[in-house]
Formats: sequence, C-alpha cells, structure tokens
Amino acid sequence: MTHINPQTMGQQFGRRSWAEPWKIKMVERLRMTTREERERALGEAGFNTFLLKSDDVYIDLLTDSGTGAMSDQQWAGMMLGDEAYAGSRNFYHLETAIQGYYGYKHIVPTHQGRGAEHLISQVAIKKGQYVPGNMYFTTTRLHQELAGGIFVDVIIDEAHDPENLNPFKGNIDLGKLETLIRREGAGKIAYVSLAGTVNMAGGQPVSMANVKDLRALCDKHGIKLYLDATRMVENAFFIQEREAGYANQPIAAILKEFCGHTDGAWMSAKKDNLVNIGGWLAVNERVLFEELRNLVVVYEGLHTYGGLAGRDMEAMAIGIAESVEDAHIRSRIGQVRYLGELLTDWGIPIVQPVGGHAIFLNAKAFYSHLKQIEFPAQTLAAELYLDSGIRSMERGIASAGRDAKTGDHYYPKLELTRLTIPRRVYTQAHMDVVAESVKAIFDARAATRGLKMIYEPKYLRFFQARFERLSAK
Ligand code: P70
Repeated sequence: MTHINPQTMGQQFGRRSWAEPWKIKMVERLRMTTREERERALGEAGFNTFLLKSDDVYIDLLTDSGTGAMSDQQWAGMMLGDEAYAGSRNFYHLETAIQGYYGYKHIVPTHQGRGAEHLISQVAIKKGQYVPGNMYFTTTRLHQELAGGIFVDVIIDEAHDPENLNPFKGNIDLGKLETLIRREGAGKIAYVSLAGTVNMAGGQPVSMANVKDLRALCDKHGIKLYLDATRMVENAFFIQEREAGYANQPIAAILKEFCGHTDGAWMSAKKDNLVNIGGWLAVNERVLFEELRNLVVVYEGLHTYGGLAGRDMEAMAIGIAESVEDAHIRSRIGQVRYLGELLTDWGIPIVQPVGGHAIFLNAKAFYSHLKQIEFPAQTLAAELYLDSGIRSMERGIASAGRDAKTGDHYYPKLELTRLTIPRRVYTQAHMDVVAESVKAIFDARAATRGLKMIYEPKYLRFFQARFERLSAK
C-alpha cells in the first residue's frame, strides 16, 4: 500500500456523515457463489434476473418492493393480528393511519398495489376514455388498458432525457394535458393518473407547484385527479429539499398537503409503507367508495381485509407512521444517493439527478455499441449478476412491451438497468461492493455482446421472457 488517506463517507463528499436511525437486532445470512455457479444459474434463468432463484443471489437489488426490513415494533404488531373475517381491529388501525397521514376519507385495503389499480381502473374508466399520466408504469398502464382506457404520457420532455438536471423531472406538462383535453373534450378523460416519484423516469419527483396547478386545471374541466402514492413519502423528501418554502416543514406535513390536492390514491404499501405485502385504495368521494368497496369483495376479499391477514394490516399501520419520520427518509434516500455519487464520480452513465429508490444505469450510453433490440439493459443486468451475484432489473425495451394495435415493440427513449435499494436492509459496505462491480463491468464493456429474446409471454413480458447471448459477429 503506497498511499493511505482514509475518509469517512461524508468527508468524501465534503459534508458531515449521516447514519441510519436504527440498529440491527437480527441478521439474515447471504450465500456467496462462484462465477461458474452464476454462469449456470443465469443460463437456466434465460438471462432474465426475474427467473433467478434468490438463493443464487448475493446482493438483491431487483426491487424495493416488499423487500424492506420491518422494525421490532412492526414485528410486535404482527402478534396483535385480529384474524376475524369481518371487522378486524387491525383494519381500523390501518384506516386511521391512512386518514391521519395521507388525509383521504375512505379506505379499501388490497393485497398489493396492482389489486388497487385493478379496482380503480374498472370503476373509473369507461371504454375508449383517455388516461393521461406522468409516464407509464407497467402494471398501472396494463390495468388502465384492460379497463378499455388509452394511456397518454403527458410528463415533461425533460423526463425522457437521462442527463437533464431538472429538479422535478416527474412533473406533468400542463400544456400537453390541456391540448389533450381540448382535442378530445373533458368527457373523454377518465382521470389524470399522477405518480409521486416516477419510477420509470428514475424515481423523479413531482413538485408541490405542479400538483397545485394540476388541481386547478382539473377543477376547470371537472376532471378527477388520482395519485399513485407508492413512493409519495420519498417525493415529499425532494419537495422539502428542493422547493422554496418547504425546507422547515416536516415530511408528514408535506405528504398530507400534496395528497390534499388529489381526489384519491392507490398504493403499493410494499414500498414506502415498509411492509412485505399489502396495498390500499383511498378516495374522498362517497359514491365512488361504495363502488370500490363493492368490487373489492369480488377480487380481493372482504372490505375490511382486502386479501390481507389482520397482522399484515397492523404492520402496515405501524409502518406508515415510521415511514414519514424525517430521519428515516433522510437516511433512506441518503444511501441511494451515496451509491449514485460514487458512480457519477467514476464517470459511469446514470440517470441524473439521482432519484428516491434506485440508481438507474443508462444502458444505452453504457453499451453504446449495442442496438436497442439487442437489449442493452437486460445485457447489463446479466453482466452485473455474472460479475458479483448482484441482481438488478431491466427497465427498457423488454419492460416496455409491444403496441397492442400494431404489434411492434415500443422503443422507449430510456433504456435503463435499475439498482433498487431495499429499505433498511443493506449497509454502506454493500453499496461499495455494488459500485465496484458496476465499475468492473463498465471497464469491460467494449467486449460485451447483446441478447436476443427467444421466449415472449403475452402480458408483462419482462417477468418471464427468456433470452440468449448473441454470437460474436
Ligand atoms: C417495482 C415494483 C410496483 C409498483 C410501482 C408503482 C409506481 C404500482 C406498482 C404495483 C414491482 C414491479 C411491478 C411491475 C414490474 C416490475 C416490478 N413496482 N405503482 O419493483 O404495485 O407490485 O404492489 O402490485 O412501482 O418497481 P405492486
């Protein structure tokens, strides 16, 4: 060793360090694998990280969905499950938590986010109506389409540019929305579908100013505004950090104010709400609620459990309260940001600014020698797994699917590989290992060959598609 200049994480970036507002009570062992074992596992999985067995994965960054660690309080809450078929006391705790922190009046529990998406889409969309939104999300758009809706992307153009530094890249372009309303008429718009921190754009937030303007525009035309609240607490953090007037407001207050501009929300509680399973739907309008509450018994379960055990609802109620603590959200996003800062510093192309839940590697720039139909983001996920056993997720052409009418592939502008950070699970040392592995495959990128798809399922193809490595040219 020739030169040692040890620096803490904070010092490396010219600031004081933060640390997690918790300590570890229980650990889960991880299995390390050899390169040969990983070659075999990936081959068997058809080069699709969704098809890997988790026992073959070392650091699992596939998703932040349901992969978080619950607190001792939440585990204690699990023992308080009231497993009555009807009227479980845990449902009322959950209802109170959602009403208190998100501010909506009526609550319908669901087994997870897509259960809620299904119900709201069936009730609020008439065949042939448009559903404008700030970039598509796979399950959200599919449920809107299955209900006969036509999704229209009205996010600002900057969201499609991975290098653009706009602090609120999740914002809706009101001009685009107004043009659609003028062209089609307000009656042809089912509702505006707004997501907090836009997943497919890189976890990019929506500003309070934008939701206020949207509210005014929707009111002008008599259109409803519904929120995908899945990562809305993370969105509130960016408002606190970046938007004038919010620096001294607690996260809980910002969250409630934001939701107050919308008519209702659906939620995948597996993210912000810190549980391994669960979701909910919440609306202010009584008539709509009655319809949703009627439909939930068809698809999910009785309206006081919605496909969940009582203990799951208790853990969720406690998780909601923990999720809005400022210290929690600061350290959660701080960890994501730390990984982002390392990669940025090393010149590795990632979506900027770094968003709330993940680092998105810009696979188009990473493998600039590959065509999009050679699946650069899927290739990147495969190479990262082979190098170190880290599992990531493709968010590019495979995820985008095909145009239902023409049958052609969608060619999304963004071709990304997502390193998604579970909440309260991995340490800073894990982040260092991840960063070094990304650098190793970046340094070896010129020799990397792409993939071809050899099996393609009809719905949400990325989950089960299989690929093969292209032979050398
Ligand atoms: C992810 C997960 C789920 C999700 C979401 C937003 C903004 C709704 C949902 C659905 C899981 C996932 C889902 C589809 C493809 C890949 C991964 N996102 N809205 O990893 O909620 O999963 O509970 O049904 O991000 O991003 P749920």
